Amino acid sequence: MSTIYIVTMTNWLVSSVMSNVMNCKCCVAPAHVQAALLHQEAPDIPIRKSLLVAQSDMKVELLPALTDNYMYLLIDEESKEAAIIDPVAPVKVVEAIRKHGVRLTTVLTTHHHWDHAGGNEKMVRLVPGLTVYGGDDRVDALTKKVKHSNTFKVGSLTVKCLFTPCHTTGHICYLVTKDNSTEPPAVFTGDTLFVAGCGKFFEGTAEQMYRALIDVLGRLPPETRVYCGHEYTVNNLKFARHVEPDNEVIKKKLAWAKEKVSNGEPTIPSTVAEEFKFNPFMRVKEKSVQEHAGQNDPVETMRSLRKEKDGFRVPKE
Ligand SMILES: N[C@@H](CCC(=O)N[C@@H](CS)C(=O)NCC(=O)O)C(=O)O
Ligand SMILES: *[C@@H]1O[C@H](CO)[C@@H](O)[C@H](O)[C@H]1NC(C)=O
Ligand SMILES: [Zn+2]
Repeated sequence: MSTIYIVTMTNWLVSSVMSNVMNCKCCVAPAHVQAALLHQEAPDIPIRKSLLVAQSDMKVELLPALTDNYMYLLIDEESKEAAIIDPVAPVKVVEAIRKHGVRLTTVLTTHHHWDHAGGNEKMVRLVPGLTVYGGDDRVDALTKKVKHSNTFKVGSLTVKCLFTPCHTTGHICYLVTKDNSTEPPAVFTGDTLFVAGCGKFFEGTAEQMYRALIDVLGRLPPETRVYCGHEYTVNNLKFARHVEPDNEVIKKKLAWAKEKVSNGEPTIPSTVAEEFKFNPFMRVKEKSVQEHAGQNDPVETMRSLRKEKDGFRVPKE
């Protein structure tokens, strides 16, 4: 582990304490991290393993980056064309495309925060000619600004943009399907939907997160695989357990997630159907969740849960 990394982490801790009021270490990278991103990538925590989810229509390789981010390499099996979601560590992306022997044409950016879009400039320098999609003018190296329901192709795969503002005003989730396939679609949810949680409402409201989670993502086919921006599953499930102490699905998933993470393995993907069983922010219509929040309206429940989680002290066990 390099010295730069240790220095970076120490300063990061100091700056996160000092910027506690804003409570946002993903909005703006500390200056030294920005400098490091320009010249060399912050090394990853070595024990985090990648994972390949292989279907006959598409492959998704999970590429861990920074301390708890994920990049995703999406491969169209028919054409061997590929897209990369949130390439914050571009050198690692180049290694992955070489390993798979695929042609990278596309960058899908979920939102403009540095831990998601901060590698875009370097990515387009390393692989010239990329189309960079995003829903926000603040996305680095953006070439195609998209809106809700815009669709385009990556090889034979169809990518549909789902506008989910709240964490940021320009947040986009990407739904990937293949015509006539019997295999599940994939959705890349960035910092809108996490496994068992959701993103902080930095630039939006509970109404917007309700729309994003329930009306947009919640209406996707239940078997849709969910690929999110961070490995937050264990902490999220501890909050979920606090909200619903009697929910057995949460307890089981938490035990499973702890085991995975202790082996350096991802807890991703989940599915839309699973999220409705253990994610409190997807369960705002459930009586048990509303009772915990002391609310009887799903949007007010959403607002109350997010506020509570912002101040939640995660228990050790
Ligand atoms: N609680 C986060 C702190 C980092 C953070 O604020 N992350 C942003 C995304 S970059 C977020 O939306 N987190 C959702 C949450 O904490 O519930 C953690 O578990 O490390
Ligand atoms: C999908 O199936 C429909 C009905 O069988 C057919 O008309 C269409 O051409 C197929 N699309 C592709 C891309 O194979
Ligand atoms: Zn993030």
